[in-house]
Amino acid sequence: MSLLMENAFKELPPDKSVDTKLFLESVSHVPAFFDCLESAAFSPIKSDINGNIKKIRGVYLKDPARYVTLQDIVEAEREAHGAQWPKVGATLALMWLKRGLRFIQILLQSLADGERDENNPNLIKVNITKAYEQALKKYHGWLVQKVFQAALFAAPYRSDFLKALSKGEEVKEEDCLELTRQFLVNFTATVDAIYQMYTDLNAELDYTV
Ligand code: EIS
Repeated sequence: MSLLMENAFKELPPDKSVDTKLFLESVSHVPAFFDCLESAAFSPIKSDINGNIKKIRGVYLKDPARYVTLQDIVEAEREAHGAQWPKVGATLALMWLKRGLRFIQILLQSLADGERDENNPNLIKVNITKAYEQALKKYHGWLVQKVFQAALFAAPYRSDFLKALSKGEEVKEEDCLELTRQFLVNFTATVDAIYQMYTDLNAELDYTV
């Protein structure tokens, strides 16, 4: 079975609130999508994402009944932290995590849409670069942008990446892309809802690292 569909995100309710427990469950499998990226170039990225997830889970587990939705957490921290907020706690972790998720979403969407470099059809650099420019670049200073450029050299081939999404099984490329499209439905809706929440609560920051 496909890694993607085994770990599908749940459909959002009409009010677009994101259930914390379900979100943490689904998102905890996301770093495994990238297990084909064995290069050391990717380990800081994975550990950054895992750190964000751990921080959000830590807050949630302190009081699961109080933090049913992600918005419950962000609002409680706004009350608790005053002027430090939103650059604090799970609010900050989710701010960054959503950017990593947006990166993944744009990358998968671009692959599903068949965007490719006709001269190098088995490379995914164009897809990765598109995702980076739209989701992360503006939050990175020149040094981290250089780290990105270096990581790009370690990018997997398109065929290997699609195979990894299918858990190493020999699945036809078109089938894998179809599963990717199905995965993207609830995944994109969830990422969009988190972005919308940050806008509505005025919780977004645009400093660079
Ligand atoms: C945040 O990190 C922390 O996440 C946050 C808190 O400490 C905060 C304080 O300001 O900083 O510095 C990090 C930033 N995170 C800020 C940079 C890490 C390395 C970035 C390298 C950029 C290369 C990206 C491109 C990678 C190409 C991948 C090719 C794929 C085929 C499982 C891996 C999946 C890859 C998905 C890529 C998402 C990258 C996410 C980077 C996020 C970032 O820029 S807190 O921590 O609040 O939890 O304590």
